[in-house]
Amino acid sequence: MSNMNAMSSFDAAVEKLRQEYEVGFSTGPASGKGNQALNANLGVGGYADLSITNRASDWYFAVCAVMGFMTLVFAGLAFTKPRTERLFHYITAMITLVATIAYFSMGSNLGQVPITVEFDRPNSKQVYGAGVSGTREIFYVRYIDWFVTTPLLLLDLLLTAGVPWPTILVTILADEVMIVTGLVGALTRTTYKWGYWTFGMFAFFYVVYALLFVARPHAVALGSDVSRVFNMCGVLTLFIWFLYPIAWGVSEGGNVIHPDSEAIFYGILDVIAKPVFGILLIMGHKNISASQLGLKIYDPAETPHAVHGEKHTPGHAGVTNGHNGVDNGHTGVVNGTNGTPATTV
Ligand code: RET
Repeated sequence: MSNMNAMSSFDAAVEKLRQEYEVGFSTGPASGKGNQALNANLGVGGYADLSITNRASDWYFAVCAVMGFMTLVFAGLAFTKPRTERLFHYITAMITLVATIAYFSMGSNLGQVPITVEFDRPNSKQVYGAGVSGTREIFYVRYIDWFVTTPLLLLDLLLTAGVPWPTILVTILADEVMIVTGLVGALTRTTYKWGYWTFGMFAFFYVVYALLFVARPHAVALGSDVSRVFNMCGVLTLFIWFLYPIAWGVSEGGNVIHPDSEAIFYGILDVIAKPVFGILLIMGHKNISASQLGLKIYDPAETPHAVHGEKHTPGHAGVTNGHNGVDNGHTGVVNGTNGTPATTV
């Protein structure tokens, strides 16, 4: 290392890390071939004793590509609808867009921080390497993703069910408590991390309650098309969301599985919770109009002469969306009849 003196202290520190951790990479760090993200970002932030290998980096990038592709699909489908009917497309595309960026970060080994583990598990084949008082790589970027996207997923479901906005608000607030406690617990070394996990579980149970006992009856009241899509997406959500605290328990919490296995676990859950959920939701919404859900979305460019009670057809002088004869021009009328559902004409 004759040119060591010419190196900045940053470069020298990175070189030292590279030599120290070379053994952790599945392809040689200096090979110059294949996925070089771990190499490139070695030294950006701390480096944990137990961190992802190239295989997990490849997997994270693969999930990133799936999320990116689905963002284009959802956004593209939005353009096949009038503006007043794009709400669910936009929300769903935003969910996968945020996930695309989070997965790009994780594939690049960024948005992470080393945290000393509570349980070293020196006898474990999976996490051997952390050693005594070793550190584990914690991807805090995961929680930033969830903080943005889980409220949007709930919005997709709760707007579909037509629940009143205060219920939407409190459910989303509980969801945010769940995510933030999960993050703080993941960043905590001591057994207090399980205190945060427990708070998160309580918040989660509120979300489950709201979906099962508030949103579901509302969806049923809106008819079979709505209850079908709500039940399908709701069941998928409940089932998949229950697996997240388990994944947390064996990864950030208990340090039972390797960060590579954590990548696979969360990755599969995220693909089901976001793109698969999104496909089912958007397909299910095909024959459901915003007005049917009580969403009064007014587009003056599309409904210039909306007249009460008139049944509009698509293409009729560029007027309305032709749903059940109800359009956004009737906002005042609905209000005037003390919240009579928008489906009454
Ligand atoms: C944590 C730990 C604290 C207790 C609970 C959790 C639940 C997290 C969930 C996350 C869902 C994420 C989704 C992401 C989509 O891509 C924070 C792990 C209950 C349910 C759906």
